[in-house]
This record gives sequence, structure tokens and C-alpha cells, in this order.
Amino acid sequence: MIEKVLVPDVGEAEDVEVVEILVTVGDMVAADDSLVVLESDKASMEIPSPYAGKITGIETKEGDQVGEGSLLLEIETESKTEATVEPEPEPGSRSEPEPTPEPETEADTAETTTRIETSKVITVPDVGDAQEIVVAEVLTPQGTQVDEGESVVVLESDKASMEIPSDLAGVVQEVFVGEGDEVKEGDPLVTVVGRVAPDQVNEPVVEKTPVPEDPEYNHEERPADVSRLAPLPQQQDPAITPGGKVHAGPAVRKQAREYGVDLGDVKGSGRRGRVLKEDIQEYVKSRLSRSSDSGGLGIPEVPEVDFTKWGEVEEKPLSRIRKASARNLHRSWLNVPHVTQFDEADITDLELFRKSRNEQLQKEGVKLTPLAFLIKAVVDALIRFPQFNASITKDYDHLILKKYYHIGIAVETEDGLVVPVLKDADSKGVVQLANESAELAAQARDKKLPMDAMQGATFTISSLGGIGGTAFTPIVNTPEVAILGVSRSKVSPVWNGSEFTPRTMLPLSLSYDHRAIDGAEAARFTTYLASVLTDMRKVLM
Ligand code: CAO
Repeated sequence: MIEKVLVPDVGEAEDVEVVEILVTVGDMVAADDSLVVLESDKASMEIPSPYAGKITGIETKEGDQVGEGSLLLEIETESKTEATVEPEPEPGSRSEPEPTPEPETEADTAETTTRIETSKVITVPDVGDAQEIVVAEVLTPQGTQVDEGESVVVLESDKASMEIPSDLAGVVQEVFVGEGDEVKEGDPLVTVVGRVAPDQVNEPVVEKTPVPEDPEYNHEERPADVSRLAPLPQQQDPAITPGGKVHAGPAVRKQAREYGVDLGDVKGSGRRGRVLKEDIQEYVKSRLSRSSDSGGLGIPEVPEVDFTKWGEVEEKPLSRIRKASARNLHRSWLNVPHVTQFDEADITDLELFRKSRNEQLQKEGVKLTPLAFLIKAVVDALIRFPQFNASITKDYDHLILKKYYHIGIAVETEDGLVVPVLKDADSKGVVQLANESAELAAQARDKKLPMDAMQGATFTISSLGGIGGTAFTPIVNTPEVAILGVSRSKVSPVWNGSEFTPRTMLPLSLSYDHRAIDGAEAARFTTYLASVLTDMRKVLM
């Protein structure tokens, strides 16, 4: 029996990249053997084989961008019966195999000769519970030739981007919307004129182009992005198509809009000139360096230096995780006005308690480090100071206060920094927090973190306490608004009003987004957090 292996639920990630294919056609695999490595900008995950058997087909290749439901490969399992019901890949998934064309019959030929011209209005489909849908991009201006299934418009809601395909091959006769327009289910987007078999004319096809009822609507004013209709000037680089049709996925289009980049100006390095996220980053970088060269306020580029002038060097490639976290850290550093608040918590009693409990718990295979108590105390402080468990809206108009407490834990791995998320930390006890954080750290180091274990954090803790140091300034893990850095505790002389006493002091470094949090609030947060760590009974109050 031939079984298909599809991309599983990849959580919030819209697209993931196939970074490695671990098998070849003809390989025998056992159930759970890793087949393919997928990577988003947040995580990498190995896709295990759901079956034991022989690899009969590989339907993807390294570098492909795939989404949930995309076909990865096929496995022949023990039973030789052909599969009758196979899971359908998601419509639109890029790895969907081409259907094998049926041999043309006489009837088919007759049908094509009697095809009639018709026009069809492509409308906004059912978009679930999305409140606001905006036209993100019109992909096919008036006059464009489109294939059946080819995307004509990109819509975007607060939850997702979606490309709307034409279900008729033909020419775009009219475009009813412009970029930035708000639309709702049923609104017309474009009209396509094409030829169909007579029996298909019963579908909701209209001969006459409807005009939307909105009296203010005037399609004369926006003839489908006129600039795109103008004949293209001679291109120096064929991969750059200003004003022309651009191949790019929704996530890339969204990123382009965020950076204010016209996709037509970007050279696509993907297959058939498809624009990738990296292309936009490169484009922005080059624009910024150009503006600084010309005396603007862009970020001045660090000049490239030939280090071999001074001695021997070795060039070591950066891992994908390191490159992805470099991008995220850079973005946060550039966008977030960071301030770091330092404090110290007296954890003398907590340490005595932790060590005494550890003796007993270690027999049960549990290891309590200060981290589990930190998570517990942080959640208590977040409940008291909700603006730290929040995100700021893009227009800087609102804080989104989250009523759940998912704590990101920065974990050092040999490939770089990974931040798995300990979900619903408010409902868990210290022992469970210790077990789960240790498990997440182990999965991160073994590259076995499921994609959804990397998402949804509301606040992050970065503990360097096991290594050393007295303080540091962690970078906010955007879109969160604060991160707690923890350094190594040490016994210090503390004045108690009459004498110096030896106390175990834990250094805390809270970096926060100054747009969302004031300095006074940050000082109150760390003071409260330190007081909880000094007397954990406070979490009971
Ligand atoms: N002060 C003193 N000792 C500490 C401590 C602290 N703040 N925190 C941990 N320790 C001790 C632990 O108790 C443990 O001691 P024993 O081995 O004697 O029992 C030892 O240090 C090692 O702890 P650990 O690091 O293995 O475990 P942890 O629970 O403290 O941390 C994790 C887990 C995943 C956070 C950590 O392993 C890690 O990866 N840290 C690096 C995070 C990082 O790179 N951050 C920088 C990101 S840039 O912002």
C-alpha cells in the first residue's frame, strides 16, 4: 500500500522550509525514523515516518517552502493493496503533485471545440470569523492572462493571509478592488473572461460585469493599478519586475508591506524568480546602506574587512538557527527602545528550601534548580503587573493584555539560542515546572521540539545562572514586551540595620520595551519579584 507523508500542523508558521531530506528513494525506513527536516524562522523540526516501509517517491526538495498538508514523500508499506482513501493535501500547497493528464477521448475533443466564452466574477470567499479583511495585493491587473487556480488577489485578515485563485482560465477583464480596500464575504474582486465547456456554464458565472452597490464606488478611479498596465521598460535584471507580476507567498508579501517594500522592485532568488523573505531583507539592507552613503539617516553599514591581512583565519558557516535568531534579535534591537532594570533578590531561605527538597526529589528523578522557582515567582508578578504579560499593537495604540501565562525559556544549544515555551505556567506547581522546563531544554538540544512548543510565549526568562556573571542586558523577545535575565547567585554581606550578614543574592536584569512600560513600573515589578523570591509564601496570597 502506498502511503503519503504530509506536512503536519505547523502552528502559527505560514510557511516552513524543507532544509534537509534525510532519505532517498528505495530506502527502507522504520516507523518514527526521521524523514525530512523542516524549519521556520523560529524552529526546526524533524518529521518522523508514520509508517515502516520503502520510500517510493520524494515529492519535495531542499529549499522548497511548504505548508500544512503539503505532500513530502510516499512510502510503500507492508500491505500491497493500493491505498483507496488518501489524505488530500491542502489546496494550494506548493508540493501538490501535478495530476496525471487523462488521455484525451473523443468526447473531450468535442467538448473543447464547443467551449463557449463566458465571464466569471471571483468573489471574497467565506473567511471564517475574521473581523476585517483587507486587500493586500492585486496580483493580476486588468488584461492579465490567468490559469485556472492561479491566484488573483491576496487578502489578509487579522489572522491570516490568503491567496484567492481564479477558478476559470482566461483574461482578467475587470478589477473591482485596490490594495488596502476593506472587503467582506461575497464582494467581487475581479472578473475573468474565458472559455468553458457548456455543462460548466451552470456554475455561478455571469455574462455581465456587476458593479458593486456602494454608491461611492468608482472603478474608473482605480483601474487595477495603472502603473502595472504600462508597458514595462527594458529591464536590466530580468528577475526584477517593477510593476509586473511578482511570485511571492503571503508571509513574504506581509513582510514586504511591513517594511514598505514594493515587491516588484525586489529581485527574487527563489524558483522561477519567486521572492523570498531573505530577498526582502537583502533589499532593505541595500536600500539602507545606500541612504547612509548618500548622507541620509539609514544604518551605516559595517565595512567588510579582509582579516587575512593580519593573520590566519577560518570561515565557519552559521547554523540556520543562529541566522534566524540573529534576524529576530536585530529586528528587536532596531524596533524596541530597550531599558534594563537591575535588582537583586535575597534567596537565602529559598536556596535552603530548594536544597533540602532536592535531596528527596532527586531520588524520584526530579532536579530543582532556581529556574522552576523563578518561573513560579515571575508568573505571580505578571498576574500583579499585567502590562508585562502583553504585546503592543502595530499602530502603538493599544496594549494587548494576555490572560494566559506562557513562559519562554532561553535555552543554549550547540546550534544557537532556542526559546521553547512552557505553556500555562500559572496552573503548574514547582516540581512540574522543573520537569517541564528540563524536558523542553532537552528537546531543544536534541532538535526534537515540536513546532507549537516554540510559539505563544508571553514573557521570557533567560537564565545564565548556571554559567556565571553578575548582570547582563537581555534583548526583548518581540512581540513580548519584557524579558528577565538571571545571573549567578552569590553569598554577599548584606547590612541588616545593625550588622552585615551573609545572604545569598540573586541578580535580576529585566529588559523591557519602554513604549509599553515605564521605568517606575519596571522598578516596581523587579522589587515585587525579588520580594516573592525572598519569601515564596507570597505566591499563596
Ligand atoms: N545561581 C546559581 N546557581 C545556579 C543558578 C543561579 N541563578 N541557576 C542555575 N544554577 C545552578 C543549578 O542549580 C545547577 O547546579 P547543580 O548542577 O549544582 O545542581 C547548575 O547551575 C546548572 O544549572 P542548569 O543551567 O543546567 O539548569 P537551569 O535550570 O538553571 O537552566 C537552562 C536551564 C535551559 C535555562 C540553561 O541550561 C540554559 O540553557 N541557559 C542558557 C540560556 C542562555 O543562553 N541565555 C542567554 C540568552 S541571551 O539573552
